[in-house]
Amino acid sequence: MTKDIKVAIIGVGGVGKAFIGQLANFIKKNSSTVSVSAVYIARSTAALISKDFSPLPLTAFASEELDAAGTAPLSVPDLIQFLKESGSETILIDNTSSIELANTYPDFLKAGINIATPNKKGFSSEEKLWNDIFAAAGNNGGGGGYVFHEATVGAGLPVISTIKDLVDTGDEVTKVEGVFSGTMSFLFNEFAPISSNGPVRAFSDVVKIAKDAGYTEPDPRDDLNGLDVARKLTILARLCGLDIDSPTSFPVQSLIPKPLESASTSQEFMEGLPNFDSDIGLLAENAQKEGKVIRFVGSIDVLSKAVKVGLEKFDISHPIAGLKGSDNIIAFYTKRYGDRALIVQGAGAGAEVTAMGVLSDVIKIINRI
Ligand code: NHO
Repeated sequence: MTKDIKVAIIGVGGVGKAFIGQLANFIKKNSSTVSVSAVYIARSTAALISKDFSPLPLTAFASEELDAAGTAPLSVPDLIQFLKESGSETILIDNTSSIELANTYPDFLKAGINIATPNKKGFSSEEKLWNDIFAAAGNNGGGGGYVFHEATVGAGLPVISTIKDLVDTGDEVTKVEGVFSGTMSFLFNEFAPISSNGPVRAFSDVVKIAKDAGYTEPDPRDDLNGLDVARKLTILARLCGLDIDSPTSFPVQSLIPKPLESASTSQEFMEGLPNFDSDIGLLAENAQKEGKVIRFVGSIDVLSKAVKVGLEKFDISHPIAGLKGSDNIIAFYTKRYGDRALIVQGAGAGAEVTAMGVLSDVIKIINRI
């Protein structure tokens, strides 16, 4: 008998659109063993709802198309009720960055609805939410739905599954360190490549190049403040068993010059940034005199319970120094692996690779239900 699974997809932005494309392909390839239908597709202002639970077409809706074809999105209690009425196993795919939606994960899980998501908010905000999610989830043998969030760190790279496998098999993770932001990786690989004698261009120019190419958030301050990396480290530190109150409860270096923190628009920020090029330029030149480069990294020292995010100097022969493009690199130091870390490296940002992480979580759920 083929499994019958209904999915609700919330968020049809960059990752959501890529996810819908990949899900359509998965459904086509696996139709003999599993029947997966999207019965709810929503963005902030509109939703398509299949009231008779027949499959909605999986085309990558442009926002205007969805707005034109859809109705108002369901409230969370109504969506839970709707999915329960389907009589099938159900999966919520949260492709938004909404904290309000993440706050309701425990309700979905308690209702037996499974969740796959790249949204970092549920796992990196107040510790109570993390505890509530995993108390409600079926992951650890509880009665609720399963929740998987591989794409919250390193996009499709196997980061969360690796750390879980290490811990579950009895290894002891002593330290995790690396480059966790695709945007920060790109900025520093371009600003101070190992092949050059110091910075090759002004830092503000590199930020502008990255912004124009769509590598940064619409307001680059959302990358430069270090919070995205702090959220990822919060998730990994919690998986290592550390109690982390919130992503602001440990040292996080912001690369936003103090006077520009209050810039009222992204444009005003970009216009002011060249005035501070000499500060970061000096750091890079000083590192270069020692045969090193600066990179924006995060680390978790599990034994001393120290988590930090910020700029550090690396010898040019270090794997972190030699990264390319917007790649991530994450090194796991454990008792079993000894001094030679287990390393995961590759593209850590972008819609397709992030969507792949989400779909792989959906497949994990399908295999368990
Ligand atoms: P968009 O393009 O802004 O799309 C968000 C969609 O959600 C929109 O359709 C919006 O209407 C809808 N939405 C928002 N709130 C809603 C609500 N309450 N109800 C219904 N709909 C709502 O965002 P993306 O890029 O598609 O991202 C989606 C999620 O994936 C976010 O949580 C994001 O943080 C996460 N994510 C994205 C990436 C990426 O590369 N784009 C990555 C990881 C997770 O690995 C990536 C990464 O870390 C990138 C990072 N910036 C880096 O390393 O440099």
